[in-house]
Amino acid sequence: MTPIQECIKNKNTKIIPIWLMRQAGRYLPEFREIRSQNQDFVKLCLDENLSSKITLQPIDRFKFDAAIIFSDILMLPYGLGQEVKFEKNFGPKLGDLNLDSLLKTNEDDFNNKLNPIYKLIYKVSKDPNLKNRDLIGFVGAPWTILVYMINKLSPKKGLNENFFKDKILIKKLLILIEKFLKIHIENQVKAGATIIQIFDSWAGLLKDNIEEYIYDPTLNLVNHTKKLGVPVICFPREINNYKNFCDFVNPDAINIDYSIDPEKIIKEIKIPVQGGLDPKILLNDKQTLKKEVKRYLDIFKDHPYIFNLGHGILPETKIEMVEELVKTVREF
Ligand code: 1CP
Repeated sequence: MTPIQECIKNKNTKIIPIWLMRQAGRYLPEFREIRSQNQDFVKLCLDENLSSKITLQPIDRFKFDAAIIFSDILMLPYGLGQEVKFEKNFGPKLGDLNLDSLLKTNEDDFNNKLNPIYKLIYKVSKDPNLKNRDLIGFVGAPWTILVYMINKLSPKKGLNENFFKDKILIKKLLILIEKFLKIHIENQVKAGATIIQIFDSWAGLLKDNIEEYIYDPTLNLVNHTKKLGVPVICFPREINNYKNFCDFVNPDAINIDYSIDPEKIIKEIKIPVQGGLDPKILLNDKQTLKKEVKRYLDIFKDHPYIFNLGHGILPETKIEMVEELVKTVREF
């Protein structure tokens, strides 16, 4: 069994596996090199030769316990026919949302559009470097996908004030998104993904209707993934109550964000925990990094724990700091 499966399925606390969110990305010079020659991000995600190469870059360098596929949560709206562009130094920009045409999305068209992602997964899963490692496929949670589809820009750029008002639109879209996320998850597992992570990056935006917009749709995806026989990890970033979320959704493991007190969480949550470390610590000196990493390792020494961050690694992170982090975790 791989170290992560050992942690999740057997609740083994003797080993602490490690991988990092956004490990295949801009802090890596070898990624920036490929990216500089490929301006169109969506096209890059759909080039299975390049995307499989990028997926394996952090494994070559740091020997993490899992590779996460190089793709994006916004490939789902792309598959549904909404335009998706990533602008340099700006972030994602989605095209107008036309509910009628989205509702007509045909499953075969969707599968064909995203087929390069499944080819990438198949290719990487056969790579000798993946021996005794997991291959993590992922999706955005229905709520987070909905936020991008309606807002068309990152909520960091502001949220349209009418956003929460059109409850009928929200409901219809959530059902559609959930249906295609299930297909996307199933295709990833069939292609060779051994774990699925569900990113709900904007869970913290929602104050009301949490059960209807977050718990219920996420639970449906979690149950769907469990039936496919692979573990599912949830990351409901900045949700107001991780314990309630876990009680309701019951994923195989929960990724905490860096605002969460790790000592409090192990008293509240029984399932394996992943992550937590503030990615900004990696911009500090090695001494501070080591101290903070050891604090997490000490707290989780009797609780099944997968080392990771409380959000994605920052682009300005130095390689030597990641090396120091991996070394500290491996030597513990
Ligand atoms: O190693 C990896 O994790 C690579 C695969 C990966 C994943 C899991 C990428 C590549 N994106 C994601 C998930 C993702 N994408 C999330 C969930 C996790 C999180 O909260 O960070 C979200 C919200 C997105 C949407 C997205 N993609 C944004 C917008 C974020 C925001 O501010 O609203 C942006 C800028 C991207 C582009 C992107 N995706 C991935 C990379 C490496 C990049 C940067 C591309 C570049 O400019 O070179």
